[in-house]
Amino acid sequence: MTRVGGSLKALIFDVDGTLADTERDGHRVAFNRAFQESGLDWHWDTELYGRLLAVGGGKERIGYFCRHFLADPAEAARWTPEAIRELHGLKTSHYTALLDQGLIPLRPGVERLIREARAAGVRLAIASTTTPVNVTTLLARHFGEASTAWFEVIAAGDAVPAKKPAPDIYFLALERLGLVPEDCLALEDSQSGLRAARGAALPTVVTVTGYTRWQDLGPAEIVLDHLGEPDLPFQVLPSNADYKRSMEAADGATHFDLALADRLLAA
Ligand code: XBP
Ligand code: MG
Repeated sequence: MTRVGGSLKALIFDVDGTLADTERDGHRVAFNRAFQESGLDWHWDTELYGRLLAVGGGKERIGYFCRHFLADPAEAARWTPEAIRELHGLKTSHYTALLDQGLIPLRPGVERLIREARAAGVRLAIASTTTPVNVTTLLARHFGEASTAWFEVIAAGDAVPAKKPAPDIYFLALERLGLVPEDCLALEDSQSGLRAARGAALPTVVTVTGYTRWQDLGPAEIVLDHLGEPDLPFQVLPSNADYKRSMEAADGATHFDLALADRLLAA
């Protein structure tokens, strides 16, 4: 069914922090389990992990940790790109195991918005820094194996040389969709992701997490605590430059839907 009204042709979803709140209790736990299994005395607590999240990409994050947090330069030097790749592979197997156990729920409103978009003929894509298998495993766990085909493009991980906040992954998604940014809307959770999406000129909605709630999210179309449900109203946060315009577009809505997306793009 072709949707009537609105210029919106596609939603481009970030994954970590947006589809699901994956970092603190998912990725961070998987990193620590991989360190333990490898006999390393490294432990990333929630505070340190919050700081390391400034580095996009798990392999890059491990490399950054080795360069900046290991006291012994000889130990740091042992962590070659190949050694890091191997350790990160272990982390990914721990992370997908957590997903398979159903321990990482979708955030409020995510399933509702995806199903609404599909019913209205709005195309779907993914643009994420995370490893592709993490994306397909999360989607399959929550929507079934066939759901990965709902997303025409799954641009993720090492598909691009430069990770977020670089815009490369969003340029790739737009290129594969064959759309211009003005006809799309990106959904993100962090300043890094917002910078990436805006770097590709994409209007962007941000749903913050515990790690990103206090970040500067100036260029966002609207900043929300989550996408909301009819019986679980969202809160519009005064975290973007156009907060007044965001509030006017929200117009007392309780949840983010295609009508609100259209109002934001039209305003
Ligand atoms: C967030 C990231 C990823 C994850 C870890 O991705 O920066 O690196 O933290 O996943 P998103 P990997 O763009 O979805 O917010 O270890 O697979 O990189
Ligand atoms: Mg994210």
